[in-house]
Amino acid sequence: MLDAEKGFREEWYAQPLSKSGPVISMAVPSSYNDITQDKDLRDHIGWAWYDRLFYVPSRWQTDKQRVVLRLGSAHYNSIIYLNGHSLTSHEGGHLPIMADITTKLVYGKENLVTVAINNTLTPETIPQGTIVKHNDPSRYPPGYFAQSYNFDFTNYAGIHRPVYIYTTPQTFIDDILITTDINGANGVITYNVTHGNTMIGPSRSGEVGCSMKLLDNEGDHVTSAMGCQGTIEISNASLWWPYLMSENPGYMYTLLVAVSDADGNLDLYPQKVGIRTLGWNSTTLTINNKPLYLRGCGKHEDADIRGKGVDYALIVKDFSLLKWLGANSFRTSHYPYAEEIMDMADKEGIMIIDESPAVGLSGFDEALMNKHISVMQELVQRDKNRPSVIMWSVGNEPKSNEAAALNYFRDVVAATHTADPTRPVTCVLNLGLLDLAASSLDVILVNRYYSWYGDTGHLEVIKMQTVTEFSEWHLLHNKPVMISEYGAGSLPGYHMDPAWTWSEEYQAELMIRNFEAFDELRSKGYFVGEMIWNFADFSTPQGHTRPGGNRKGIFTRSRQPKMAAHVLRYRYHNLANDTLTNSQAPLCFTSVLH
Ligand code: GCB
Repeated sequence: MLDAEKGFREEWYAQPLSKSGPVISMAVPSSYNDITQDKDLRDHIGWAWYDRLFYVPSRWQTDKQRVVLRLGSAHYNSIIYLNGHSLTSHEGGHLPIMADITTKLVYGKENLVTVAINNTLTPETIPQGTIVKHNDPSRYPPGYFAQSYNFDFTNYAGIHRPVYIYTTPQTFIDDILITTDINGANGVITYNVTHGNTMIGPSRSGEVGCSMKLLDNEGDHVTSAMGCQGTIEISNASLWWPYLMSENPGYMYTLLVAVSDADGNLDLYPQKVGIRTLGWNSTTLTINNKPLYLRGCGKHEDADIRGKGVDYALIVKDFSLLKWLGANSFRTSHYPYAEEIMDMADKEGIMIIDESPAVGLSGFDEALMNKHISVMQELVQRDKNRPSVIMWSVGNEPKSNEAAALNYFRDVVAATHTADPTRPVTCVLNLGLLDLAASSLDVILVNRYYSWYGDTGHLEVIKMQTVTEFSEWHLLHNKPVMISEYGAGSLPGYHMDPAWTWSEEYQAELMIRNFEAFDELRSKGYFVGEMIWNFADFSTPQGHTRPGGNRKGIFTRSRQPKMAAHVLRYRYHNLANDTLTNSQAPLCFTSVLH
């Protein structure tokens, strides 16, 4: 039987793990599941241990630098030790973990960082899961258990995002809040810089000063300002526009923020700023006062071998494919994505519905609500300055017909609005018109699989059923509505005409029937977007309804187009009034990511 607590009891973190038992090499960032040939590692549930020896320069100490350890994410629950001492812990698999390690380091000598992570999901975690214990000794070995969860993607685990150690001066920039507005042809940037002090040296925080320099996207000086809070107005500003809404999408200024202490030591941070406004009412979403129609897809962080580990080449490939499609948006279904992905979205002008990890939630008690609110606050804290983020999604397909859901979602949505009053808040629904979360939302997003999970094979009913249902959603709530998932599975290379389930033809025809419904709904004036499920095939647990994973991708898992991708490309470019070209881009590269 697995002894889950052994590592803690035996204090594995007190020395390199290799001294406590056998270790294997592991890639960071990556999920650990698909890296080796070991089935037990692939299917592991419980604690996994990582460690790493590293040096930091002694000059960091003499220069009195503050040193910070930052993990982009680790899934799900992590405990971090430095040099044998507990440093910090974090619950939740998709948001950063940071700790000040200045006084815990040994300078010029070897340091040891140890991370214990546990992927177990329970009714108290977000997302939730259940550990099913099998107690029948005639059918299962002693202590046998399995993890189940209420979503279909693989619960990949590991240190999924880059780990950095960085330094700042003792007086440092703690946070920057940017909001933007438009005043005629002028752009307005409001900033609020907060600073901290390590207290290592003499604290003279009263004498801290802030100054700002605004640079355009070529690095040329636009204007300067003094003070930790303020407003900058730029005449004839270049606005942040989505892809295919402007010749120059994703335009960003750089606000060079400087905080200086009494001795003139500077902490500098180049904060990207995209100037844009968002608006929403009972029928419409707007960006820079122009109506928006979202053409996009649901995605996953998912790839062969690395699972949910950040992969720079894959990120660039996916954005290239999104632009090839003519998409202007995607949803970070069903958890916050890596900051490297969000950076690309800002830069390329791809709009994001930024979703929390609350997928398939049920049992809406107060403890869960408080945790959910904290997750939303952490998410807003991380992504608040991103022009690409146009909406927060508090979750996907909750069991929100349970009575407690009404107040639960009212409070989670209200807390999200308090954390960020500048963006609309949604939750992705699937239960039908009796859903109790709907009344709290600014925009209603619904997932619908007509002629796939119901009326399978009857493509002819899609238009009628979709138009009927989405008209009712608007009628009932008087809010903008959009379809956040629709689609069918297809096995690439499997063809059947007339269309038959799992063929490329079935997937393509199902989409075309949906388009007819979307066009009719669009003409009614309150239908604000369509997102296909899914961008690419992705990994799921083994099961008889998922042949080698979820195959609803319009691209294969290795990012090759199915027939569906070509169909969608034709539609999205048409919707954007764009001419389809296959023109060769000039061979000039800018290195994005790190
Ligand atoms: C859904 C879920 C998504 C699934 C999809 C499906 O409604 O939101 O996570 O992958 O259906 O393919 O069943």
